[in-house]
Amino acid sequence: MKVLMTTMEYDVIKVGGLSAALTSIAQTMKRFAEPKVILPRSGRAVPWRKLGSKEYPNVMVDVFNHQGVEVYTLSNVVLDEREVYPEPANDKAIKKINEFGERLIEVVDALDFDVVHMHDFFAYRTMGKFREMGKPVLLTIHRLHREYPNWFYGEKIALEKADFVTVVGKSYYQEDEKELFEKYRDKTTHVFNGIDTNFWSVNASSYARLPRKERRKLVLRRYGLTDGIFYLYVGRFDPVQKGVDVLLKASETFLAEEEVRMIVVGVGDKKLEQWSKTLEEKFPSKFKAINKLLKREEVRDLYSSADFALIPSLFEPFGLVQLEAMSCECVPIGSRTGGIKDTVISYEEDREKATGFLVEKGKPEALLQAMRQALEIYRNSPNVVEQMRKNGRRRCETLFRWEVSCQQYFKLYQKLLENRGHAK
Ligand code: NHF
Repeated sequence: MKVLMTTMEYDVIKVGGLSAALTSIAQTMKRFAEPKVILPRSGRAVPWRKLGSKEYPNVMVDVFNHQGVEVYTLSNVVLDEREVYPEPANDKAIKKINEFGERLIEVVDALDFDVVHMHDFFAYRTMGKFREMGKPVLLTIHRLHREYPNWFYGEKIALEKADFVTVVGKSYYQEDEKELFEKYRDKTTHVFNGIDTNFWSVNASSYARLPRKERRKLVLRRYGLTDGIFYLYVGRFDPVQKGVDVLLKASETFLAEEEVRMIVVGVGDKKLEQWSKTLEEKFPSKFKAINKLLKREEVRDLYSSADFALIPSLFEPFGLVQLEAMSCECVPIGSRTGGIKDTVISYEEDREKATGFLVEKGKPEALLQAMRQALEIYRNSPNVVEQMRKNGRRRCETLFRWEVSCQQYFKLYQKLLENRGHAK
């Protein structure tokens, strides 16, 4: 079975979690079907093996082989805009997204596929064409963008026209977006994201053989900090989603009262970047702001040495970071929302099985309390923290596997193809 996956991010064409999810889904899907990925080139140099290219009147298509997955990139002036989602999103990014959908119409006839797996709404303009071609469409929602009305407009069209819909988290569609998904109840389910526990592993990190505390010393030194109990944030500085303002507000108080270490890694909103730099100037021996994307290996070293991962999202369809942290035995302190709630067992809920701490979203005071509580437990009952690290790792290994997600997707493709047979 050949599956055409449409997306804006894949591997090095990357902004955040969508690229990580797509790369893992496509690579894992090879065990069940023949995945093909198609996306705008976004002016990027790509390290994949080139198979060929074809020129169309309005677009250039390059074909690559990336570790056994066929990847098609579309290029023209609009699609080669280097920012994956050019600012302003409501104007420039939507133009790029719409151009992608229209150019897809131009090129899909020449592609060989049975079913479409649309990741987010980006190919919504091609859905009529897919229908004409008799190709069923599975839409996976990784995140809705209510903050940009013309993206949300496209998302509603995509939800309406898709043959079946999956959401990457359960609470996100059953609670946070309940009203919207009510309408599509009969054709919606959730398929959780997974985590590559071989990659996201302390054993694969630098200084893997050293005890965690020794590793922490060396990793903190890389970033110009001396050793201390280590809190970490890694994520986009997305002002409506990630709660970075909540984090910085809580940290301001926390850093003033405690001798801890904190590293914040992220790019995005310029005001938030500035605020994080101000905090670094105020607490140079305790706090470091890294306003650039780090390599996955560097992030793994951070999670493999940090004690606590901070995930203060205001909403989170799934949120891979809490699993990356848990998989590297770092304890998450996150908002009780969406995918964070779906994946983390909180200390309050079950002390034996706990993998982290959950707090009310959007409240700096609540986050601060949890940061203090975690510190107190670390100092007074290190065994409890040790148990949480182990619980988190085990939960990743047993429950959140990409093979499980891909098997579920594969079954849905089969069902869609069967139903199409009946409709004929
Ligand atoms: O994990 C990949 C990611 C999700 O919650 C995340 C998000 C975007 O906002 O599925 O997509």
